[in-house]
Amino acid sequence: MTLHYSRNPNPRLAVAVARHLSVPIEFVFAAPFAPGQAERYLSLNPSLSIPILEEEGRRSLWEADAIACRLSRLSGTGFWRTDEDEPDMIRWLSWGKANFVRACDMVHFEYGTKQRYGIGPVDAARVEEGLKTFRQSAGILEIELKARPFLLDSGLSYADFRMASFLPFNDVAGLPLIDYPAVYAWYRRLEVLPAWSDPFAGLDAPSLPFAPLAAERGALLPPEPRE
Ligand SMILES: N[C@@H](CCC(=O)N[C@@H](CS)C(=O)NCC(=O)O)C(=O)O
Repeated sequence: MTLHYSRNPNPRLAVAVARHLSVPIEFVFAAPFAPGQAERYLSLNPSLSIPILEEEGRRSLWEADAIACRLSRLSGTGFWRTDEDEPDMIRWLSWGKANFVRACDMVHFEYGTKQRYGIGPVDAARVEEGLKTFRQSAGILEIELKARPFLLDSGLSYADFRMASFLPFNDVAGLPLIDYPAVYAWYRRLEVLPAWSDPFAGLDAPSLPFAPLAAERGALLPPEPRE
């Protein structure tokens, strides 16, 4: 079984899940959008995006959420809930995609992806829209995460990983996470998991191209984690 990955947010998420669940898997670094690479990846994913999971005897699987579901099944854990909590978990995946994760993605795309890959200048209106959605959705998460350490009453699940999928890139995105103490504390709980904080440990994963850190742009950043 092979997981094609890079250090970008969605592949990072898939690698973190595989490592957190200790699924035996071969990690293969991929750059499907690099010149000359498309042919190799088109048969695995017509959109060329990664992560992609290749498994003998099955069609290749793309989309980080689908891969997380598969890896959770293989691991025999309920990281992807299959019990009474499954609807609650799906609720957070669905809501996150349309709200908090989308907001993080929008801002990160402008400051991170576009700058790393020379796609164009920062679109201030898109940043503004992303920040507005971030504040609205972080406010909702703040109320939820004040009441419990993770999104589900039953504890850590894939919903937490997905909700946090763009936050490891906040050095570049500079989202005001610190304004939401319960959300910030929740993210710190994820950061103590080795699979989350350093999913690429021991892997031959080239660094992402340069993008200016938020601090260099003068954006507000959370303080250094305290002991
Ligand atoms: N909806 C897809 C999005 C996949 C996606 O956007 N992948 C980006 C990285 S975040 C990609 O393939 N980038 C090319 C690269 O990393 O080389 C998912 O959740 O897996």
